[in-house]
Amino acid sequence: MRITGNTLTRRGFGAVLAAGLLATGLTACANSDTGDAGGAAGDDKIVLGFSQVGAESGWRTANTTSVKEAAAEAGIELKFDDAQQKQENQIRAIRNFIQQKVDVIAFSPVVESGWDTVLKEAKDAQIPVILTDRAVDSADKTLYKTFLGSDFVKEGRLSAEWLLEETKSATGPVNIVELQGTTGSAPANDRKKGFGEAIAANPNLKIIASQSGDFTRAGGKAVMEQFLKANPKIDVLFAHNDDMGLGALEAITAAGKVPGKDIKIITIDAVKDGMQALADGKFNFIAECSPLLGPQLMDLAKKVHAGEEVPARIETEETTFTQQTAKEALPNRKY
Ligand code: GZL
Repeated sequence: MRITGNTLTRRGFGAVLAAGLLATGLTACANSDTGDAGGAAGDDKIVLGFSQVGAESGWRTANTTSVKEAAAEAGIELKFDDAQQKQENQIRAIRNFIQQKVDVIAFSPVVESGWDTVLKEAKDAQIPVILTDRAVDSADKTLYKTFLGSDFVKEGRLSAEWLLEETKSATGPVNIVELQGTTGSAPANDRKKGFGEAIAANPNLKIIASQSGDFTRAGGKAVMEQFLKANPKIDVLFAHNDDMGLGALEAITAAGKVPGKDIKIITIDAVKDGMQALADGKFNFIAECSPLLGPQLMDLAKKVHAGEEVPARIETEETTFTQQTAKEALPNRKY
């Protein structure tokens, strides 16, 4: 649901309704500024404003589902905004949440920088903020209560460690192309860092091209087409998420090469389509990044709303998959 001027319309309707009811000695209980009657007076439902990055990948879809289902389960009123991968939309949504006096704000910042002003506004309004999934580079750690999500540097490192083992007997250069996530985002910055630092252990491993595919299938396909045209010898693709790897599969196949054999493919996330490609031998390795953050987020929202202390950083439990372990795990995957 985008928070739009319609909210103003509904708010205006709510005011007229309330005035009417007051005139008859009744009161309307609107537990949020959208003018929705909030049920019984004294309704103490926590109202959580959530700004989501967008709907760019299978991971994001699964994350949105997890947040929405967990809010319903927890009895938390969720005001959800899809920013369509634009920082200005997230900043606007956070300002709307502040105006509506929500109890808690949570968001996955599309990029790391540029948040201090709006987070200061939330702090001044005494609305606690939870970072979920992606982090911000604000020096002032009092601008948010906690970070819930993955260690992206570790995901990059684990991806590289598999490749180091896979190529330990290589005698010549191993040419790697890298599909980066959204430029400026924490997962793109940190996965690149973790992978790049780890492959330095083998001087044969070289990243010959690296470009953002913006975490989308279309982006992965378009950039991989360019990589294939410009580089006659590509041995490995490292994609910062499954979706870009899945898009790249189309380009690799169209170029007459066999994915998983001619070009080894390493990705991150482990969403169902990625795990299927891994089980089918088209991918070679996936480092998991869990999108199922909803239940922990709701627990944190209740705690910060109650003024309880919470850890500054809460990392999710994750693993890695090979072609064999993907076949075994697929039947039980939740996303
Ligand atoms: C990682 C998340 C990334 C996923 C992508 O936590 O922010 O964004 O790896 C998603 O699939 O688009």
